[in-house]
Amino acid sequence: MTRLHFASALLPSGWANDVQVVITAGAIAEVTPGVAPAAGDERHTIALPGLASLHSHAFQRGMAGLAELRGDSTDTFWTWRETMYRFALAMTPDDVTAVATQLYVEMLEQGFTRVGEFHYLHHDRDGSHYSDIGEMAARIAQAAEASGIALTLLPSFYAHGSFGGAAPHGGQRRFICSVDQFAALMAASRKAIARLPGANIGIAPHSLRAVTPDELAEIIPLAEGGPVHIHAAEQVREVEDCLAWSERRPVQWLLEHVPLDRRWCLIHATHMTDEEVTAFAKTAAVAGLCPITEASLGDGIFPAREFLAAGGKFGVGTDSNVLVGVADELRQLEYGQRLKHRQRNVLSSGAGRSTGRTLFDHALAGGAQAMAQTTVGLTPGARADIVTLDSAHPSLVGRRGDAAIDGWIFAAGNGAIDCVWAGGHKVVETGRHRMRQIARERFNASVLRLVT
Ligand code: NGQ
Ligand code: ZN
Repeated sequence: MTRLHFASALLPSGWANDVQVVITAGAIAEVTPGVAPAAGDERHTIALPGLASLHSHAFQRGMAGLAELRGDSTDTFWTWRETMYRFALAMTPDDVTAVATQLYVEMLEQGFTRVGEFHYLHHDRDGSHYSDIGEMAARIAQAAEASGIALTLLPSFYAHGSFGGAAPHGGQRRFICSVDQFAALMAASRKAIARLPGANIGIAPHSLRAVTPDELAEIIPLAEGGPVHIHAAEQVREVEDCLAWSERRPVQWLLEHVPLDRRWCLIHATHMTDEEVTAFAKTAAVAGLCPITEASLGDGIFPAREFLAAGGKFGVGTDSNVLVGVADELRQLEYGQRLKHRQRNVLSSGAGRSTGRTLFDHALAGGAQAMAQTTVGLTPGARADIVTLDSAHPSLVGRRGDAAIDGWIFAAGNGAIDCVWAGGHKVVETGRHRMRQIARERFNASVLRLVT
């Protein structure tokens, strides 16, 4: 049993003072506001729940910052993807373990306590299957276990190079499965996470480019009720190709052909008409926004103001993992809206309401839903995923409540996070994960080999 005491903590009911939290077996057992610290309580100042990064391709952390050099033609998402594929083709299972472990350590240090790993680097470098088809899934699970982050594994089904069942190209050979092979992969993935505390599983049909409608119908039952994530409408060319194929835009196609219930998460959904925005917002599904990656790849700006006004739900993901942080994603999301609308505090829920708090509440709830977590936050029954802020940080000094969240998101940069508990274990202390050094050494050794 662990007993923590916070001068101030964000509970589901709002901020509370003098909060004692009792943790047993990795979960929050009791939350008692308004009590003085007892002997033996570990004391901290400001506590928040950890968030989910609901969309990650872990291996891409290894190439972060290496695609910032302009190529021969105009660089776009599609030329970036060629660079990314070349990198993906070089990685061994040991590289994936090393890169994912480093990434998950960084996520925890930056306030993410769960990761939705949209995992598609399945096969060996020549495209042949590992003797255990779940080899790479097991590497992801191993990285999650080492770091302590909770894993929502989303094995991705990828079968085609473009809409209408086009053949995949060579650079995609490590991703490709038939439906039967994917069923075997799902079984192996379930095995890989079976003993991992806090882990669960869903499925990720990669995109309408990579999956035909018939395949989509065949694979969804393999989720066995778990979450379903799909990339949609990230790029204008994708929208045009989808229109050419089906006379429907990607989000429109999904609205018409799948039940967008609580299990579904549409990743990006950047390019929507006003009708799509309203119709999507009225479903129970979540938008999985990845603002830093969307900016990095030149995707476009998600219509967040209109989507929220229509009642839409979102969570955030770190996607390409080019830069990793809760504050960074939420700040980029708001700043994109400010640049677009030439206003300030665009996503705040109303007059006098903190923008940071609005963003944080959405990302907590939307992330939890997309990861199929029914209980999250500082409340009994939730996994003990807790983040404390350093109240002596220059951007946090004297701030309590929502002002502390705003200080963290908009002003603090690095160093605002003090401690992080994941599943009740204190994995980050004074901003450093307990395996920072070893994770970094292994990551550096892998990446050195891959880039030289
Ligand atoms: C991915 N990433 O699956 O890693 C994609 C690129 C694709 C983003 N969309 C590949 N950010 O969409 O075809
Ligand atoms: Zn993605």
